[in-house]
Amino acid sequence: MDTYYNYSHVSQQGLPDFCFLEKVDEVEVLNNLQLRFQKEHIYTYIGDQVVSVNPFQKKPGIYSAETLKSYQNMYIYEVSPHIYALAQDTYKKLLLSKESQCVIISGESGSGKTEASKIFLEYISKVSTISSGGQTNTRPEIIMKHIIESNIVLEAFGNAKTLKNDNSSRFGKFIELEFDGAGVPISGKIQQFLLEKSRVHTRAIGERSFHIFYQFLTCKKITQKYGMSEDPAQYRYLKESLCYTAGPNINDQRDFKLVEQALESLKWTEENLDSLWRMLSAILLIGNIEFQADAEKVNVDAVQIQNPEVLKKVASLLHCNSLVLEKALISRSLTTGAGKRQSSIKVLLNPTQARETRDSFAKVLYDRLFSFVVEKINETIGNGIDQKQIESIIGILDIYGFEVYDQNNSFEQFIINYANEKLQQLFINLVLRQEQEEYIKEGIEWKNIDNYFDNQPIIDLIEGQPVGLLRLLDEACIVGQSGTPENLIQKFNQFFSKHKHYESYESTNNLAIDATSFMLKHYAGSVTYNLNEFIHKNKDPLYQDLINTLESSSDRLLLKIFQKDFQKNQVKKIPTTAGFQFKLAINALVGRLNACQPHYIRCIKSNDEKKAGYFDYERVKHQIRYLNTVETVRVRKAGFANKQHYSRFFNRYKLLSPATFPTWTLSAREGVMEIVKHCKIEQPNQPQECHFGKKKLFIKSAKTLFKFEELRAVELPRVVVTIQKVWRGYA
Ligand code: AOV
Ligand code: MG
Repeated sequence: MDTYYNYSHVSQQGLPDFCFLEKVDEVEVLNNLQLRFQKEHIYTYIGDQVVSVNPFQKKPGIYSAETLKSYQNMYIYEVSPHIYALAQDTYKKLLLSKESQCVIISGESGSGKTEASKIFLEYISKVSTISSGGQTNTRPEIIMKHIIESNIVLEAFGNAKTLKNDNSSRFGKFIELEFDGAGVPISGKIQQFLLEKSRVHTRAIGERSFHIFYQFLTCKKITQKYGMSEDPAQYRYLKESLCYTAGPNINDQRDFKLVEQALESLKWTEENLDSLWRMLSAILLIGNIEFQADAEKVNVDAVQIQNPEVLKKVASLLHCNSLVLEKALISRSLTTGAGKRQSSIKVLLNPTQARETRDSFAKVLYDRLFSFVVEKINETIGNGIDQKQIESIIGILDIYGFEVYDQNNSFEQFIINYANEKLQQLFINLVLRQEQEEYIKEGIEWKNIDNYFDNQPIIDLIEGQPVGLLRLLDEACIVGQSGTPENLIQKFNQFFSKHKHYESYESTNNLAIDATSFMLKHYAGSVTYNLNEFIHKNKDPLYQDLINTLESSSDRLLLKIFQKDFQKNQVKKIPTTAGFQFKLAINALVGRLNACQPHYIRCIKSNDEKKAGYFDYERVKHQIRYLNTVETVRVRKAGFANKQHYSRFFNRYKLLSPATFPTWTLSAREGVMEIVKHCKIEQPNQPQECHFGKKKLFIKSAKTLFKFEELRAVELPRVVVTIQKVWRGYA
């Protein structure tokens, strides 16, 4: 471990904190990052934030038990940069302040967010359960174990190989670790955001569907039980993207064993497990159902099922009637009229519609199954806890990273990139904007740093009212309106062709892209979206005939996951488009994060080829730019490591001066000034450490804050003895 304050040593290894740079500019920041990467240091601080560069190789020892131990009880500035240090800082702040904390992990696809979230979780899990007095299987230990196991299950069901990342998260995840007043973990909660469910039936060549499909096919016991072929090439849903393995680090057979163990530990019943594997089997076979034109119906465009034996197999796996299922796949009921005049007619589907219905069916089954898995996990990790016992939380946010493909960016990329815009805005707001605004409001001398790139205009473009891309998309999806991609793109162009971050197809002059394409200039780069499937994916139709089929099933899991859809005539108060729901969810999440003390891990992808130890200077430069890294260093370096309300600081440290303890009659602000003076914090010829704002004390460096803590640790026992004496005197 590089000793933190030994400058000559660390300068050969690269500076461990960008704030130590004398000159802060892009070249200096990049060179330092590169030097550290070459010297095998993948983590660097910006004050109390961690920048992590994905090395694409296992670094020996950096996550060993000894390394982890060396971070315990340490302050972030005493130890070399690591996610363990950030996790320790987070936990320490939770203990000290009793306030909720969160870690926001950002970076583009494949930059290392999910790995970082696991390293963070592992650390918190270890240190928060230490005080179990050497006992094992205490409740806190079991809770943390279950949360780690839940992660294994969720990765199997929600991650997949993409062209960017062999283990790409295809859903957003917010894990809440819930603590009691003593900082002991007592329960947890996992919230998931919009799974990329279309992956079940379609994806780019060279990508895979969700890991779990390939995993469970490696298990003979299961494939034999449900009469499934072990060969993924037998299933169209797996075959079409021509990719069956996920890369050198992913072993489906081994991973499936871990998933099975995790599900067992999470106490899944035999019945639920049976339903789970049966449904996965059914989903794969649904993809194999083929349609052909119905030769008997010459005057209409109708289909019949080409391979009825597959359909029968699907029906038997889903425990439902095969005739009813068949009808639901080749025809659709339409209601006409209203009130008493309402009646239902059956229309026959053409081959395209039938295929689309089939794929929707597979997709919705998987999506509901995924939600069920999350729900079950939440039942287990939140079980039996009185909500009143929960004093604070540590939230861990790991979403899908910004992504742009050469070929086809569709609705899914639009949602993923929108989510990343929101997170970037949160970062800008908290770290760059509000921080500086507060200095000024508090009357602290401050020279504004405002040349960072603010992405708020892009967010307004997407979610703006009354006109924004999402709103126009929703309008095109309103029932009764026959919104087409052509109409919608016209509307987009009409409203936004002059917007700085929007470019229409015409203006791009790019003949390679479709006429229903548009380009957004996101904070992390430009993305050309193909609008063709936006309307359908945003509508996300759930066909009533398929729901009716499932209602007749005897499978309890299936009945449970579609329970709400069986309730007929329910009045929907809000539009339930996928985009609208996502907007609500992401805004609620931002609200939750705003209520926590934030900590940040900024992940950087070292290269696009996933090559071990290779630092692609230009690629990293691009990321440094859009992450506003240089500006963050500037604000952090010129800013303050800590700020506290006078009353809070005074109450904690009043015992450091005989003038303020045991009695003090003046204001907390004056009390704090007295403590700072008494502790001889300011040194001649040194920059001023403590700055007195209107309501808060601002402390320049973390070292100073820790000095107060150390002095308090020395003083506290003496005070306790004095108090005891006083009490004895009273007795
Ligand atoms: P992501 O979460 O940021 O992408 P991951 O955390 O899945 O990225 O990382 C991608 C891959 O990079 C991992 O599977 C590892 O092989 C490697 N990797 C990441 N971090 C480390 C590390 N600290 N040490 C060694 N290898 C690492 V996405 O989920 O695609 O946005 O949607
Ligand atoms: Mg991920």
